[in-house]
Amino acid sequence: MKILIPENSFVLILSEKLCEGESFAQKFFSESEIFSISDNKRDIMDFIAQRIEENLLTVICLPPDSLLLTQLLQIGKERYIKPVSFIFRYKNGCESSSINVQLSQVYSDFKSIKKTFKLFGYTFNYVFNSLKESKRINQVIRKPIETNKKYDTGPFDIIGDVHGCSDELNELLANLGYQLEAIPFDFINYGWKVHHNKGRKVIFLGDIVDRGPKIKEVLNLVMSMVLNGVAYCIAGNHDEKLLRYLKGRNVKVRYGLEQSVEQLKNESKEYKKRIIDFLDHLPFHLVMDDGKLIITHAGIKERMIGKLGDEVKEFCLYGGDPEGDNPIKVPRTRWNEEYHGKSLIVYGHLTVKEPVLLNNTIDIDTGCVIGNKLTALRYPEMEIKQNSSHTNVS
Ligand SMILES: [Mn+2]
Repeated sequence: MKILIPENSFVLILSEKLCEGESFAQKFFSESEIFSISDNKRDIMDFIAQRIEENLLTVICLPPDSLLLTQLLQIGKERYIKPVSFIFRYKNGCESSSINVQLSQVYSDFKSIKKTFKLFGYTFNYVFNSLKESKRINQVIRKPIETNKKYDTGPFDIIGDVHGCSDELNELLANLGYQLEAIPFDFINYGWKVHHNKGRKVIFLGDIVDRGPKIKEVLNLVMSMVLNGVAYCIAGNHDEKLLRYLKGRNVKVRYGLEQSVEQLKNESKEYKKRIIDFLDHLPFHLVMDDGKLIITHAGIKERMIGKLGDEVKEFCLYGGDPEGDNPIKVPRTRWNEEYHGKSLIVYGHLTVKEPVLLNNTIDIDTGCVIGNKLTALRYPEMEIKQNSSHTNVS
């Protein structure tokens, strides 16, 4: 049996006899990734915490000790990562054990371990009741996580909230040196062939839909570029809400969603299915250029970078609490005032007159849809390119 785990997993292996978990770990992970609680150094918790922050796969073998487990789960929780757990619930015994005897004897009850998991809102992932059961696993595959695009070093042209401003987008792309060729429509190219002579790629910061006059046109161009590898796009709160609407969820049609609904109402089922599929696969943030560049729609906390999960998703979409579902309202606390990381964070969502730089973060949503301008940040050059809006729906 093969199992799939995210490449940055926080793996907890609990076994009555530590060697049981250790020998399982050694089969699937490298020595440098495995930490046994017998390495009972004072700073091991700090070390584990640091690895998690760096998104390094970390495997911890420990006895069923609730206190220790609580400490580890807390470290994970504070860093927005859910553990992948392997529970060995049998006592076959094994030859050598590096276990700290005191610890292993303190708790032997897996029931209390289960409770501890539950307190954090987790359940066990893999439970083995015999050696035979654990031997069924013969491969652990590391699944790349969708936020990890560290290998792509650019150069990029990062574009702020488009909101259906198709004319301005096409003009800006042309100004940035992209060749846009209109071709017959199909579900592969969506009517466009886009190319840049110097191999540059666009990154859309989300909120490509709602409010503006040409939402379908923007969707077609962005889908074409993303599906053909000329662009990346992350989800904004408006994209996510349109997705929920198209999926038939109960969504209030307001704050600009009415424009998307109106402009897409006569489209075919098949076309809408393609939009759903596209929006459904948008990541909520991206880690690019060896971790030097972070892309998010509304914001991100340093510890969230590279992590998945609902809390991270909400933060990336809204830059804080969702504030009801009013996407226009300014968040209560500005996350970037507290950001002191080395990576550059590029975001949009909060409309500003000119790009705003603060603590290595830059907001480039310059309100094209309300008559101001559409902004691109060239990376790594850090040059701004803009064009004036012909749209004003405010
Ligand atoms: Mn937004």
